[in-house]
Amino acid sequence: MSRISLTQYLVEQQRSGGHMPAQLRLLIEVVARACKRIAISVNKGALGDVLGSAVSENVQGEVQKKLDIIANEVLIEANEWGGHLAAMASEEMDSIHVVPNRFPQGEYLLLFDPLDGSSNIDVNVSIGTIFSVLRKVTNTRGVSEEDFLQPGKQQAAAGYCVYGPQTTLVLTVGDGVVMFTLDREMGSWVMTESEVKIPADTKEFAINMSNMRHWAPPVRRYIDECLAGSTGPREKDFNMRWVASMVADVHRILTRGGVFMYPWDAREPNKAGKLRLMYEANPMAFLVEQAGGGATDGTRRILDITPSKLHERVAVVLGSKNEVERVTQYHLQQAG
Ligand code: P6P
Repeated sequence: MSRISLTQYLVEQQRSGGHMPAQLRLLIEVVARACKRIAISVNKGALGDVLGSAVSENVQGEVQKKLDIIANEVLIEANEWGGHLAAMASEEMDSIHVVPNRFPQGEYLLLFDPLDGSSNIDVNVSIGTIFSVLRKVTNTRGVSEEDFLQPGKQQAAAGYCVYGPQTTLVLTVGDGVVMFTLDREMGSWVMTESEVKIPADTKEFAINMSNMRHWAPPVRRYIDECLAGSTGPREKDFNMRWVASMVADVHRILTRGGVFMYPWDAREPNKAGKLRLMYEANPMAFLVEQAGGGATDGTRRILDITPSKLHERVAVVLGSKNEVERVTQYHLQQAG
């Protein structure tokens, strides 16, 4: 395969006239450059005084890691001046960040989890940046949180960068899923996958098994059947993976299939789930669907959910289409 650059891919998308207005192309190039900058800090580890926790907490009440704050600041500073954005929202900020008046405002809204998988930072396990792009659809002057509260099917683009053995940028603009690996010698993103497809079936599930006693019956039924393997109703053995970095687990699923689950559980029954709808579940659901997979909250298609607040949480079942459909059917059967 001739290895084209991210810029060439974006120019070709722009030429094809379908999915790449100039402001969106600039947005993606700026985010990709910010991810290179974040990768430099991540890769420094203990040599860069970037490990460990900051003294602050985020809107989720979670202690922030130093790298969470660094990554957030890199994305804010990189995206403020370009004229492509009206505002940004981040897991690490309570409210939206409106582009300052000293810069031109654009038509896009950028949401991100600047560094997902923070619990893995200090133990050198893959982490990542997740981003979602919406259009500012209201023509009112100014921008507010309400402008962000759109269902995930409205996304103009979505992607993530995984900081692992390779630094890989995975992107969709609604025309399939492509992957770019960072060529560190050139400092450029080089296409390494041009048509990512998730197999419809799998023998691999990803879930935090330590929460088993707290799951709802449909999840318990599905996992019990996987564990029963060839001796049970599935008549095949399953493998389990859990990296505790959604980016790493989703990357594996985009690469070889599988099903990822972070379901509702009884530990905090008033919370729909642990993961955030707007800047974790939505971008990952867009990518997974564009690669032929499925993504639901157990009963609803994630991309159809209209958020009621910026940091809304959601249960997540995503990956190989036939497995997601099976888990969803178990939930719908239970719902009666
Ligand atoms: P647990 C990371 O903190 C994260 O938000 C996702 O990236 C990951 O899938 C999940 O939480 C891990 O949660 O409860 O297994 O630590």
